[in-house]
Amino acid sequence: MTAALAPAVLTQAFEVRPFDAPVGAEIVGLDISQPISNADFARIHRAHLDHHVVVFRDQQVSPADHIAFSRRFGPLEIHVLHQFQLPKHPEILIVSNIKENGEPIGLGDAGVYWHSDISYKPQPSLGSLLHAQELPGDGIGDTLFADQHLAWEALSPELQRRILPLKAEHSYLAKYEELRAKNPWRPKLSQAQIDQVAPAVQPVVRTHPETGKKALFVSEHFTTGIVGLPKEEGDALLAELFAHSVKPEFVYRHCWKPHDLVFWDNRSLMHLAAGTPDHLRRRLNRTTIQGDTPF
Ligand SMILES: O=C(O)CCC(=O)C(=O)O
Repeated sequence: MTAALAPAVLTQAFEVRPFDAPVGAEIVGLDISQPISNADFARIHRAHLDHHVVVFRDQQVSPADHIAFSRRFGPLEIHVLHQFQLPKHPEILIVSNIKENGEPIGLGDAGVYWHSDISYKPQPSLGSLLHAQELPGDGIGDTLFADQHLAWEALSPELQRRILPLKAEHSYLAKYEELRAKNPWRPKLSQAQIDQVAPAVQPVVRTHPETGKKALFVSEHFTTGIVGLPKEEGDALLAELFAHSVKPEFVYRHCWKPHDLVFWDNRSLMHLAAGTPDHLRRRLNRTTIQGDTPF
């Protein structure tokens, strides 16, 4: 008797087209809900490392497909705001300004400050995948990505030398109450949630674990201070780095198209939501891949 052969996974004919921007590429002709061959996975992985943000166009796929594809890159985070998990799919965080029966269905002010996802945990995220469900219309609700390798490379050699040995504290709670004052629907955190997000200390400059490239790793959303520097000096340095890190020459602005699935590298980029007026509906599903300890 011969052992049954596993059916071969077919290669999909897709193209990787770099954007005319400092970072980013679109991937056209791939269906992430179909089995992905090892050869295709290797091309996608390479494109992600090279371009830092890749946009899979026209993914008319289910939350289960989104989760399964994300898992190819690593285990998934469960976000601390369990209030905004997709029912039956805790791996998905709903990012949305929509209210139903007066209640928010998702995190409406996600990304109002520049940040890298989960930098407040000892092991921040490798990358995140945001899948468009409902969009407000062209040019509204865009997402901006800033290349932190370019930001590092553009610093003066003196500033590079000064910040290379430094560490900074990151805290999920840094802006939580300020955001809650503006958006009272933001849930009051339970003690169990607060315990899950104890502050973490991270290098100010991190090395990408796969490419070996250095990147700035501080953000206006989560970084609260430089370890070992007097508060005023640390805050002045952070203000300088925040302003530098998001200069237009490092930024790609993503204008969403229906069914886009955007996959970015949190080890290389920061991102920002441009914002959507309350009267327009916007909803996206996010998965977040666990990463490793920055060095
Ligand atoms: O809604 C967006 O455009 C970005 C959301 C965001 O920043 C996040 O999910 O971390």
